[in-house]
Amino acid sequence: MNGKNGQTDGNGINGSNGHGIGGGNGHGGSRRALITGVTGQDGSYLAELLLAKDYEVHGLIRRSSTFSTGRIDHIYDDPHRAQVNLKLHYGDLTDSTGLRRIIEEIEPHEVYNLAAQSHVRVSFDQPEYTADVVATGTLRLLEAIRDYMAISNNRPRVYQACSSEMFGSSIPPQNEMTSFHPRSPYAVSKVASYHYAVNYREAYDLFVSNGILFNHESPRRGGTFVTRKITRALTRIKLGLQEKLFLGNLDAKRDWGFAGDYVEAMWRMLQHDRPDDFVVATGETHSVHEFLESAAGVLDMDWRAIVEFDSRYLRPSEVDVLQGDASKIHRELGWKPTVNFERLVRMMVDHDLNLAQREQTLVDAGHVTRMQASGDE
Ligand code: NAP
Ligand code: F7E
Repeated sequence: MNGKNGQTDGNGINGSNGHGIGGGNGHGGSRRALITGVTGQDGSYLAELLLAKDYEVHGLIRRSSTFSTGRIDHIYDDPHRAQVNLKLHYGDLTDSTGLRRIIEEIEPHEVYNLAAQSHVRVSFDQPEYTADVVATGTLRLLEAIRDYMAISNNRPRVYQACSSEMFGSSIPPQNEMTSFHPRSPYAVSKVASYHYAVNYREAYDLFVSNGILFNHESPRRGGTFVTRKITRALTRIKLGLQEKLFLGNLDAKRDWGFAGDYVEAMWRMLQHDRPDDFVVATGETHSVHEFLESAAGVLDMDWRAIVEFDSRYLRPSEVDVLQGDASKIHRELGWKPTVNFERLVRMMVDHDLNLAQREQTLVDAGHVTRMQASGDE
């Protein structure tokens, strides 16, 4: 017997309850999960999901001079308290010794590799760094897990965050059989991470599943991705906190879903009886222009009077149309999205309108300037 709970392979969860999907955690308490990228959009939703399923959740965070835990503050407890189920560890995907140490210490049953330099436009400016974190970072983590398996006989299940960007210019709809044609250093690095995962599955029998997720958004989406940039700007403009919104290519089409739905798909992949690759998408595609139209509609605004073109936001090579075919995960794991495009837009606009109203209160009281309220200063 190995591992803190006596499981021989760190899992042993799939027998009687199907996939253990549906109510409760399906496999008892005290399962341990490690999430890299826990401070990101998906990491925060996944941590919430796993805590609700009684997991002990460990998150990898980068040391920085400012706090980066805003998205998980509401689920983080003082570590000095007796029963704390979310524990944070300093680490970085560029630091292999630290990764090894953390995995040996935690002895995780499940590892979700969500950490990445995830901005496509930025990857053209920082291609080497992007490759180091996204491609080689995945390799470092897989190596650490492989070595941990050898010394412990445990077999943690691994989720690798791949991306629809890997399909690039391939003809839609894209599914698990579609060939990859990456169009950015980010996408090339994600293709490498995909192949590392498949290779470690075949060569070392690692339980590692690739989730090929199409764009997913939420009120926690980073402010430089186009959906959140639009909902933040339109709501601030509505209240007079901002004047213009500068954007690049409005014709690109994306298959936008809700991040809360997509972390459920990640979890289901690791409860399956075998590691595999799954596309996760809504099946609908909309242009940036349509997103703008829809968000402005919720606010009863005319976006044409506000939006200006800025070539800085164009990419040297663009991905024109992404539209996923998620029939495999629907068929095999029973996963389906619950939030459609219109509801997603409304959810983000409502959230950001509330945020802008709070900013306005601070500005009106003279506590901050308009720039400070936006977080841009
Ligand atoms: P995100 O909000 O940008 O979060 C990225 C996370 O990675 C943050 O916690 C960040 O930490 C961390 N990170 C960055 N560099 C790191 C490093 N060197 N070492 C350790 N941690 C590092 O991304 P997301 O939207 O949640 O996406 C999660 C994953 O899914 C990413 O791998 C992304 O590429 C992939 N993905 C996302 C989408 C999408 O539409 N959201 C679609 C497909 C795939 P800081 O907080 O310190 O910056
Ligand atoms: O761009 C266009 C831009 O940056 C969407 C990441 O999570 O999803 C995300 O990557 C589209 C592109 O997302 C602006 O040219 C126009 O065509 O919101 P985005 P992305 O590049 O699709 C994939 C699946 C990931 O894996 C990534 O990690 O919008 N666009 N004007 C703009 N985009 C941005 N960011 N800013 C603009 O001003």
